[in-house]
Parts: sequence; C-alpha cells; structure tokens
Amino acid sequence: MINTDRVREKYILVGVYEKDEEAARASLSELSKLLETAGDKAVCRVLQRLDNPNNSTYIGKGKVEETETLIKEFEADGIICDDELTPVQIRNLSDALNVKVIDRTILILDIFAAHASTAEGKLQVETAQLKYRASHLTGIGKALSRLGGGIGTRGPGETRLESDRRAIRRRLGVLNDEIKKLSKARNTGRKKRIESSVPVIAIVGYTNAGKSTLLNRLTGAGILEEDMLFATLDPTTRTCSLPYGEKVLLTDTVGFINKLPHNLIDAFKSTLEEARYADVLIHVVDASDENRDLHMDVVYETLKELEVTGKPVLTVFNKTDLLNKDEILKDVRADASVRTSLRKSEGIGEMCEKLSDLLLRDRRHIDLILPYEKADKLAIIRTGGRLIKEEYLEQGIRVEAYVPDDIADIL
Ligand SMILES: Nc1nc2c(ncn2[C@@H]2O[C@H](COP(=O)(O)OP(=O)(O)OP(=O)(O)O)[C@@H](O)[C@H]2O)c(=O)[nH]1
Ligand SMILES: [Mg+2]
Repeated sequence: MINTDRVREKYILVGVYEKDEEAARASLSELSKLLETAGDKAVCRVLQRLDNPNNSTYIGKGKVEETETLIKEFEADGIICDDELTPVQIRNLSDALNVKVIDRTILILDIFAAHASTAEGKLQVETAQLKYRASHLTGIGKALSRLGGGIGTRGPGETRLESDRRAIRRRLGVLNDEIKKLSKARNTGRKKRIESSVPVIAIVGYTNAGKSTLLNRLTGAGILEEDMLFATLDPTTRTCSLPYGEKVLLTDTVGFINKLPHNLIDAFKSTLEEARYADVLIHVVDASDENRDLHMDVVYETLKELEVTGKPVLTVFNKTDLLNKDEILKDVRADASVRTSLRKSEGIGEMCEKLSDLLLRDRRHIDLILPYEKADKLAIIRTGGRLIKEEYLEQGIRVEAYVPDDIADIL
C-alpha cells in the first residue's frame, strides 16, 4: 500500500525510559515494525534511562555524541525518537546530528496518511497532521527541509507545510466542516440501524490482532487483512447471523497502539464512535504476542479515552496456532473470553455462542401464545431475538424466546 519503490531509508531508533526497561525495548521493537510498515528500516537502537527526557535534546548530551558516531558507522539517514518531540528538541537534535529527526507521532501519522482510503479517513488524517505541524512549526522547518521524500512528506503538500499558522487554521476549519458533514451522514445511518433493533457489535483491539480477519471469517467481507500495522483505517459494517439465527451488525474498527498520538484519537473520534454506540464489544487480542498484556491495557485505556465504557466485552484470544496449548489466557476486565485461531478457523463456533449469550443479557424472556393472525411476528422474533421454542396449538403459536424490549412491546 505504501509506495516502496523509493530507496529504504536507514534509521536509528532512540528511546528513553524511567523504570521499565523491558517495556521500553518492546516499544522500540514496535517502532521498528512501524518503520517497516512505512517502507524504511531500523539499523540500530539507542536506549537511555532518564528520570525525564532531556528538555533540549530528548536524550542526554553524551548519548547525542554516541548517536552521532552510530550515524556515521551505519550511514543512517536519520533518527526516530520513540516519543513525541517538542519543536526545541527537534531543532537541537537536527542541528547536532545533521540528519533527519523524526518522532513516533509523525511516523504513525504518515502510515495513516498512506492507508486512509475513504474521504472521511483522509480528512481525519490531514486534520491530525496539520495539528501536529501547527504545534511544531518552529522546529520542523529545518528538519523537514532535509526531507527529500519519505516519512513526513506524505499528505498535505510541501508548500502548505511552509505556510503560516493562520493558513493551517483556515484549512483546519474547512476540514472540520467537511468531517462534520460526513459524520452527520454516518449518524443518520447509525440511527436507522438502532431503530431496526439489530444489535451492533464493534470489533476493537490492538493493531494486527486479527480484527479484519474476524469480520472476514464471519461475513466474507473481503477486507484487507495483512501482517502490517494499521491495515484498516475505515470502519466496515456487515450483517451476520449467529447460531440461533439472530442477526447482528459487525463493525471492524481502526486498531489501537501504544502511545497513539492524541491528535489522531481526536481526529478519529467520529469513526471510532461506531464503538460508542455498539451493544457489545469484541476485543481481539493477538495471544501469541509476548506483550499481549500491555496491548490489552492500551486497548482498555484508549476505550476509556474515547468514552466507550460499561459495554459487555467478549475477549477473543486469537492466533492460538502460534501458542503453547497449556498457556493460560485471562482477561479479568472482560465478561467472557474464548480462544480462537482465525487462520485455522478454530473456535469460531464457540465465539458465536458466547457472543449470542452476551447479547441475551439485556433481553426479556417471553413465553406466550401468538394468535395466528399475528404469525408474521415470528419472523421478527427469529431475526431480532433468540427463539427457543415454537409450538403450533389450536389457539395460536406458543412462543418461547429472548427478545429485546422493543420487540417484546409489539407482541
Ligand atoms: N498465525 C495466525 N495469524 C493470524 C490469525 N488471525 C489473523 N492472523 C494474521 O494476522 C495478521 C493481521 O490480521 P488483520 O485481520 O489484518 O489484523 P487487524 O487487527 O485487522 O489489524 P489492523 O487493521 O492493522 O489494525 C494477518 O497477517 C492475518 O493473516 C491466526 O489465528 N493465526
Ligand atoms: Mg484490520
């Protein structure tokens, strides 16, 4: 998806940590994967323990010198820091090192820019990029002037980059209006879905966990599923029937990642709203990832930030084909969990059963006799709820079922 015809640039990964060295190493590994997704590569790592990142150069003075030597040794094109840098840090680092200086935020924004395919997705990414630039104008001028292409140059054109804050603000206003228009259309669609009483299930999770694969397995949606970060940016919704015949709507969403830039969360709020209006969340976890616990924390934190709370959660521990069978998998924050290998189509039946059970939670149990002139309601019960029993008696059809309130009210 990203044009990789250009020469892959070489970067040195740079990170600082206060206490947790292991988490910092994992974060650098993820940064390296992000870099690969963007079409470039990491050549070595610099990690420093600091109480706080250095205000003027992110890493300490000695480490800057060490990095300078490494740049020469590896003939690196630039460095990429694992946290969002301030304009001052960018300027000082690029003065000292004379190579490109970028950060995790700009890299993620860049990947989003390359992967956004719908009008709304593109507008949202541009919004996030402009906000980043508006807050870094003083620092990135020089750093960006070294960019011949590659990271940081996709999305809004170079000329716009150089323009002043006022122009950016004007453009942000236009983007905001456009996004509002699109999100209004989405709201109308959502309202219709809510009125149709079909339960909505949002698939959430860390990037690359298997969310799109899950939607494809259940509905044959044909969404891109790929071993890369942020393959999906735009929500796709499809209908699907659960084992008892009840219809549900499944929505695939953009993946989360540790240190997801706030501007992006903000910009993607309208697409991520799909999760806010869902009846149930399916939380897909790559159980084979050694950092799965951290990933789960990030997902719950991000959901909180998006004000998606208090929903029933089914956690799907996926990729069990890559896992030792005895390994215990637990998510104390979920209402239910299941192990799957979506690649091998294992555990899908059990997952649907558990999903169906979760949906039953808020359903009303009915046991009544439906007169034959109301027999058409049976179809509504069948698709909108779970039909347990139907018995054809003289005075009508005896129906036992679990149904949502609005269906119970019309019977
Ligand atoms: N081994 C293994 N790989 C899997 C399984 N399920 C999905 N994958 C692979 O994991 C990769 C990511 O899957 P996706 O469905 O694209 O993941 P996603 O959560 O939608 O990722 P983003 O859209 O990038 O956030 C793909 O290469 C899938 O083929 C599984 O059960 N086992
Ligand atoms: Mg996806």
